[in-house]
Amino acid sequence: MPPRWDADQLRTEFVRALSDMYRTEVPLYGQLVDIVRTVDNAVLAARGQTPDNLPTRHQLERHGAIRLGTEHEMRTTSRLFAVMGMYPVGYYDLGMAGFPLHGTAFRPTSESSLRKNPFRVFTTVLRPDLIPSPAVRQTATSLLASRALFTPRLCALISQAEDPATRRHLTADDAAALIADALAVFRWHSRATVSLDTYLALRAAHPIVADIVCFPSAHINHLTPRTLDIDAVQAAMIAQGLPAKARIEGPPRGRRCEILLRQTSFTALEERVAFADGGSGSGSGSGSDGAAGPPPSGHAGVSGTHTARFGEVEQRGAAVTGKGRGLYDRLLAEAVAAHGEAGGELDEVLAETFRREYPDDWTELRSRGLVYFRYRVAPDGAAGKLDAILRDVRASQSPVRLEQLLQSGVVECEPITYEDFLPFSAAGIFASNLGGGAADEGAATKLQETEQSNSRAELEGLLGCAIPSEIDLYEELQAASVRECEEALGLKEI
Ligand code: OOG
Ligand code: NI
Repeated sequence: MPPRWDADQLRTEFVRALSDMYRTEVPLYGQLVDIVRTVDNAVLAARGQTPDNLPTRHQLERHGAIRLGTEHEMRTTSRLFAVMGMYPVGYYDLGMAGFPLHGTAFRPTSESSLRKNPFRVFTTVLRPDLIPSPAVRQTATSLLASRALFTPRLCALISQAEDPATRRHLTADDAAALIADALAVFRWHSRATVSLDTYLALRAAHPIVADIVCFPSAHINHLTPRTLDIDAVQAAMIAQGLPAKARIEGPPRGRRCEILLRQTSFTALEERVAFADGGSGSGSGSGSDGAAGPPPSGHAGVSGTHTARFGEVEQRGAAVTGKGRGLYDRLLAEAVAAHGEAGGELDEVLAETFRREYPDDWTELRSRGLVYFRYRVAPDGAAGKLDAILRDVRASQSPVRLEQLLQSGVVECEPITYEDFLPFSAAGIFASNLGGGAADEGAATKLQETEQSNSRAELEGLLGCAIPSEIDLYEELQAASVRECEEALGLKEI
């Protein structure tokens, strides 16, 4: 049996278990996963391929999101994810979009782990200092102070897995216990820890605050499969009556060279919630969170329900460089501004803006330094071609260039997949799923570039490590692939 503390294996077992759990909690998720499978199979069939032609990672590729309440919760979650081979990448300041939160994405970073299973979790933590009302801040922090998200057993297992001296002794039973207790952190509880009145007061202050502090777990709020054709999935969702969001976030449709990611979502559930006082909001209540109790009874026509969880699907494209990202951000902002002035369909304005300025050809994207690529020596014996190049090079006394190697077919390349998130899209997704919140397009336009360094440093301090930027990681992946080519070809620098 393989060692059970293997981080990649734990991550894969965890995401399988999480997916099974979410299927039972949110049946529409199951329906969405089925739609994705049907759409992807059709895409593959049109290419003359079968599901076996997809990279293994595609089968179980998911991202999820959780919202945490305290520094301690964030730190422990970070330790738990590290046991599963997931590390913080990228800083996301949701404060810019009007949410008192900031966060990071926990995900695998090495090429081999990404290839096995690139599970990622967008993880935010409440920033009480951004809650304007002192009374609400006080209620929120005191509720969170008494919440225990992690079982003592889970904490002990994390410590055991962290310690090089004991991690090898994690048995299969330990791994199963770790996964079971980790699942409990993400599980939905239909019993709030507060009275209905407290819930309504917090929700009135900010729906996200109520979502974070009123429940005993850090319920996963969506689990997103990746598809090969998000436009087809969106059409199928609408055809099947799923309450899909009006537009797909991200780069415009119709590009030949997909970049970054495109996402759409649907409001999945109005959850029935039992409150600590029995749900009427007027009784004194026991404050307990036991399993039994009267069903939620409703309150002044608003109550007894909570919208927290939703469905989402995404299509991923290439990772762009800093320059590529700058161009993306600028064109998106221009399209949103032009749309604000002239009206019409944002999607059309966006498509037109990108058509004008964002190259849609891999060679051009590469030569203009807009996209990251993975290079490798072509498998079909490049030796003869290489010899010819080396002869030329010796004659001209210039170094061998990567460009030459590519053109002659000695080396080939493919775009590196974008593994991260887009804050503009995240804000749109947040806003469209909170219920009664801002319109999705509006939220994106509210985003502004602000000085992020203080809050980023704050999150880094809390996690006890620097948060690498995703761009740096792609840069490293690309550079490492070039180094591998150099070694394989016996060349010093290309
Ligand atoms: C996270 C939303 C961000 C995405 O795909 O951009 C996200 C949240 O709602 O907590 O998951
Ligand atoms: Ni998401």
